[in-house]
Parts: sequence; C-alpha cells; structure tokens
Amino acid sequence: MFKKILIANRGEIAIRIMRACRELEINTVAVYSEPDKNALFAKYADEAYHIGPAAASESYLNIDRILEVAHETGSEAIHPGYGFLAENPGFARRCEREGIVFIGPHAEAIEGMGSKIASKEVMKAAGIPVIPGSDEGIDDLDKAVGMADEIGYPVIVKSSAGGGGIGMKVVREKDELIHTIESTKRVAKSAFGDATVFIEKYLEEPRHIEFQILADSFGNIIHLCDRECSIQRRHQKLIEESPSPVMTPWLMERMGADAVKAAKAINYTNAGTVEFLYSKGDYYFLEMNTRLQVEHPITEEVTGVSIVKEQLRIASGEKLRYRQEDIVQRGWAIECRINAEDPLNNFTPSPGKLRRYRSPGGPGVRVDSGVHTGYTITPYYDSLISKLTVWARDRDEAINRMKRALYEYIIVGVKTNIPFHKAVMNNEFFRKGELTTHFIEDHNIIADVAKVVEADKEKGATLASAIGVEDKKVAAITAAVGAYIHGEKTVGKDDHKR
Ligand code: MV4
Repeated sequence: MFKKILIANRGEIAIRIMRACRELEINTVAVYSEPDKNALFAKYADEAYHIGPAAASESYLNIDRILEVAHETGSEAIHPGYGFLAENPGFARRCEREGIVFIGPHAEAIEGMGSKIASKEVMKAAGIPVIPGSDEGIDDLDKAVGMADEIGYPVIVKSSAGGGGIGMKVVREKDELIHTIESTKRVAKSAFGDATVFIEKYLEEPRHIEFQILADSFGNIIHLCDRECSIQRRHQKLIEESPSPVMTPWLMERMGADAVKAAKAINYTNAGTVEFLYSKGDYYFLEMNTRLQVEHPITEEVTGVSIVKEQLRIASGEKLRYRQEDIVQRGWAIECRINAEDPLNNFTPSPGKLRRYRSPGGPGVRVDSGVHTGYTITPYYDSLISKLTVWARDRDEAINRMKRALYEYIIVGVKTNIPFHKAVMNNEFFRKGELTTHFIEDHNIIADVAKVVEADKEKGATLASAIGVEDKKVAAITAAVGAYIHGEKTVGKDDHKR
C-alpha cells in the first residue's frame, strides 16, 4: 500500500479521499489555489502546497505544477477526484510516464470512453443493449435522412466527443433534421474541437440508472449495484438514490452483468460507472464514466464498501477483496447535493461568506462537505456546499429522514437549493418513485419551491417570535432558530442585528 499520495482536487472530495487515506495510514499531500489557502481540505492534509491563482487552468488543471509537487513531496500516487483532471488521458499518461501511479483507469480506457460513438460500438460488439441509431459519425446528410426514417422520429442528434448534454438536440419532424445536424456539428466543433455527430432513437421519458464498477489489475470485476440519478437539471444531477425504485432482483442481475461486461470489454481497472437509460422495462447503454462519481456515497451506504479505499488498494496492486456474492445491497440511501444557488432565480450561483453553518446529524445521516462557519464560497469553482446523504431501512423512512435532515440544516449568508430538495421530498410522485429525467419540469417543482420558502419564513417567524427575536429577516431567524434548537446559545435581543 502507498505511504503518501497527492490529492489533485479540492473541497469535499479532497477531504473524502484524505479520510480514506487516514484510515489506511497513508500520508496525504494537498494542493490548493490562492482562494483555497484557508480551506478545510488544505488544513486536513498532512502537507499542503500552493499551486497557483484562482483560475483552474493555472491551478487544479496545471499538470506541470501538480506533478512538480508530487515529485518534490515523494508522493507515490495521485488521486484526481472528479472533474478537473479526473478524465484527462494526457494527465494519466504523464503520471504513468513519470513513475507516479494515477489512481484510476489506464489512459486508453479514459480515451476510449471519451468517444460516444466508439464506446457504443465496443458495447454493441460485447452484446450490451445500445440505443438504436447510427454506428458512425454522420458525413452524408442523405444517408442521415434515410437512417432517421428507419429509426423513426423523434430522434436525437448527439456530439460524439460531447458529455453532460452539451451538443445534443431532439428532432421531432423530418424537415428539422438537416438543419439540426449542421447546427449540432458547429456546436460540437466549438465546444469539443470535434464536429463528429451521430443520431439515435430519442427515448421520451427515460430513467437514468447507473452501476458502480470495481475492477482490479488481475481481471476481477464486480459491480456494487445501482444508482437512480434521474432528478437532474440541465444535466447536473441534484438527487440520487440507491437502489432505483424500479430495480428488481432480475433487472439487477441483467444490468449488473452487462455493466461488468462493459468494463471487461475495455479492460477497465479501478472504479468506474456504467450509465444506462431505462425505459418501459428495457435498458440501453448510455456512456461509461471513468472516474469516482460525486454520488458515490449512496453506494457506500447501502453496500458498506468504501469505494475510495478500494480505489487505493487496486491502484497499489492489490487483488479485489470482494467477490460478487459478497456484495449485498441493504436498506435505502438518498443523496441531496446542497449547492450555493438560488432555486427561485433559475438556480443562479450564490457565492458568499457562510455567516452560520451547521450540518444535520443523528441516526442515518452523512454529510460530505468542505465548508465551515466563516468559509467563503467562491465563484471560481462549482457551487457545491455539501452532499447530504441519508440511509434507512426502506425508501419511505429514507425520505422522512431526508426531510428531517434538511429541516436541521442551517446555512446563513448564501442562498441554497435546500428549499428545492424539500419540495421534491414533499412531492407525491417522488414518494411513489415515479421518476424520469424530466421530473423537475413534469411536476413543476420550481413552483413548489416558492411555497416552501414562504412556509419556512412563516415557520421561522412563528418560532422566532416565540423566542423573542423581533426582526423578521429569514436569515437572522434561521440563525436564531438554529442557535435555539441546537442550544448553542440563548437567543438575545440583538441577535437579529446583521
Ligand atoms: C438520451 C436521452 C434520450 N434518448 N439519448 C443526456 C446527456 C447524456 N448523458 C445523454 N443524455 C440523454 N441522452 C436518447 N437516445 C435523454 C438524455 C437525457 C438525460 C439522460 C440521463 C440523465 C438526464 C438526462 C436529462 C436530459 C436528457
């Protein structure tokens, strides 16, 4: 096992990796940008080094500087986390060339899964169901028209080098097809430097169900069951759960076997995720993510496996310590991504100083976060404050526990999407597990958010007046209510002053 590794990331995921290292008695090296110099993750590490200014291109994406620190500190390996350099094959190759273990798959696997057309071809050849569509990039418009007629409308035009929904457009009428192909090619060229596009049958109301994979360097591959990730906004996941409400033992068996087959087909090693679209009882390979995912905690909670520790063990050359029959999914886990954003203003980021921060706790509650009271959420990186995960024996209890945890959360100084999460947890269709990737629009959740904000104000005002706080400002009330609930201090008459 390694004695020292460098974490080339920041915030909650950096702390998550450092926690696994501390439990394995691995020393940790943090790298931080100027705005992160006082961040919790930099303090948590055994060593911490400044790598550049705020701009990611000059800090967390600065390969030369990161490798320089790795060499200087004698780090044997680098964990990239997610985002930044996590799926950068050039970085993985640089590490391998410079004798530093990249904690993730080989560069070839990252490269291969970066092309949506190539990854579909590999999976189709391995006998994994893929969405009906073109087997190669579109370079002949007449051929494309013929193909769309064969597939049947609606179809979707997608960028092969794309991801996260960029460079993808639904076509419902034949006369829109050619214009859409040409415009999508332009978007793909400018966004990814690769104009290759392809078409597929458009699945109207799919679920996004993904499987966690672990693969060692000896050909052993297992899956750690499923995650339902359908509640997304602009291709950003907001709420994830394990298992999926539609999962059955038979579906688990088939999708799990196909997820393992997908990893085997590309000689995958380390942790990865196979994404499927599920529609009307059928499922189709969508793409494979070659990194640790943000939502990994729900899988850790229902299987008891530390995915990050297994990544470290695999990267250090150990054999998988689990066989497939050792993996048991127990209970239900739900994760809400708590972001500094305003759900009543189109989820606009809301950076700022956390004047008060207190996370929930108690039975079955896990909070992965890198913030604290007094911390400033900067506008330079993503707006993630924390990931709130709950575990319970069944889905109903997990939803009730999530509602309780959201009620306890105190964040004063920035707007958050907590009211959004409360609105979803209160939604009858969510309670029934009737989810699709269009859930937020289909159930007009945003309209419910406004009602939640109003109700919270009322609740805060009522409780605040009960405890003698004159001022009606929600923030002051939240702070006072929080202090009162948690007995941090008795609420004085000046508590409402900003
Ligand atoms: C699709 C689809 C429906 N039909 N492909 C979204 C980004 C990328 N992961 C692929 N995506 C989709 N591809 C076909 N043929 C619907 C989506 C989609 C989606 C997929 C998963 C999770 C959330 C989504 C939100 C919107 C669209």
